[in-house]
Amino acid sequence: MDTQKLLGEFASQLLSGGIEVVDLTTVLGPDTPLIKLPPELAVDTPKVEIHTISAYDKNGPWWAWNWLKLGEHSGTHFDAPHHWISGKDYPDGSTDTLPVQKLVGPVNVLDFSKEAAADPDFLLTVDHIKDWEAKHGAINPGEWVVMRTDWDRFGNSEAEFLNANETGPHTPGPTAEAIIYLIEKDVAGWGSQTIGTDAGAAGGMEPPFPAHTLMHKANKYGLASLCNLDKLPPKGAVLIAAPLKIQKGTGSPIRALALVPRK
Ligand code: 23J
Ligand code: MN
Repeated sequence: MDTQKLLGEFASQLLSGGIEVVDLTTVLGPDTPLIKLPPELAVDTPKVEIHTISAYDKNGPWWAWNWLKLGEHSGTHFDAPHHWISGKDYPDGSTDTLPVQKLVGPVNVLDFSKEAAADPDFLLTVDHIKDWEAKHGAINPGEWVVMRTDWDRFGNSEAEFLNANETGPHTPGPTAEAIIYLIEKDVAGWGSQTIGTDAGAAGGMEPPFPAHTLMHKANKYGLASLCNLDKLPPKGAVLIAAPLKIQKGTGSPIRALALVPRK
């Protein structure tokens, strides 16, 4: 089919609902869970604030609007290469310079929800990915790879979502080797359903925070706090993950969307 026809058919399938748009995004507000970093190491991102400018009142009789106080890495969000020191020198590595063609692409949904429910410290290995590929097909260049853990079931319950105790946060994520494997596949990026793209225990890995250190070193992207991955097939959906065009931005909240064939 020629491209013009294909896009026309795609558009009519969107209108008819043959292709469904699935929202992979959490609500962004004062209760949205945010990452907690060790105080001796770092300053935390502030809570989201939504302030009223007017609400059809004396400050604006016919309109309502708000202004926001918002960290770039809040809620369902995008990590650009400039977020990490290893990716800081890419001219196209910030939210205002990255190539938007890379933001829309096929998504591989690796379902490890059972494993993560049984062990919150579950780590995805190269063998896990290879077994998944043997079952569902190869992961290809330019594609997104996301790990389903159903961590969105905790919603805004920050204590459950972060799952931290005196030994630190206990949330699933990738091993460094799994990230290296995906970089060698030349994927567009890696996404998680947890607070960040790395496991809770990733600070103690080699290198520390491998999803951040290695993906961004390779000029690749991260997605965190994705929702509704249980509504996606293992292969066959298209992910749209577009950050705001923040000047020299290191990331941004996104409205993550998936295009899915109706069952
Ligand atoms: C800052 C420092 C460490 C981490 C993070 C942010 C994130 O996870 C993030 O939102 O990118 S691990
Ligand atoms: Mn982030």
